[in-house]
Amino acid sequence: MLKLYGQYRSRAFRVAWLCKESNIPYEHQNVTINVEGATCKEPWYTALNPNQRVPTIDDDGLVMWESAAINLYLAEKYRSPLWPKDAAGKARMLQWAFYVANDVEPPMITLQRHRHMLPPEQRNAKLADEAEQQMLPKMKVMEDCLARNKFFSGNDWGMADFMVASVSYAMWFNKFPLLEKFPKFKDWLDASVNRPMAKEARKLRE
Ligand SMILES: N[C@@H](CCC(=O)N[C@@H](CS)C(=O)NCC(=O)O)C(=O)O
Repeated sequence: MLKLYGQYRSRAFRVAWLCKESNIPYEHQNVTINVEGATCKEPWYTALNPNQRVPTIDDDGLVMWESAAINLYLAEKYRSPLWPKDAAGKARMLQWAFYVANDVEPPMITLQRHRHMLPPEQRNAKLADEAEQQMLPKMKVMEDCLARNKFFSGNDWGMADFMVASVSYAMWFNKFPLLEKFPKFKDWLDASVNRPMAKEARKLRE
């Protein structure tokens, strides 16, 4: 059976959400991060994931890491109902997966850390402000897409939507004020994280 390594309050949540959406059974093994003696630094885990981060999966002997790559792999292998039906849908899925990973997530994480997560004395307001400025044009691209199409995947909520939503969940969970500037995206994100299977996955970590 598929094994998922990583505490749910981490990007491992994204894999759990994909498994729920796609009806993929899995066994979960907690791997802690960012604490004294974190499991992710232990030799047995480093042998699975030399980058010492979570998540990692073991799918009947196929060990892999990087949450976006894992989700694209699992959705295809287990014939997720979210998987695109044609080459154009696949192109759209890959475009949005790379866009959120490369352009949206890095400033989003900086903003999350320096506005919301770090203890106040460790926060750097300048870094947070810069990250917010970097995010604005990136968010506008997504807002404009949703002005033209109901979903990132087109007419139905599909894998492109999952790839954007699973990264953007952090904006929703932390109630990023900038979401108010992008009402179509905010409504889409609210609806995404309130899908029945998203709620099931959220129960694991919220
Ligand atoms: N690009 C990687 C990032 C993985 C990552 O940074 N995971 C964080 C948790 S969300 C982690 O393991 N942090 C522990 C550390 O940096 O020591 C992915 O998407 O899987």
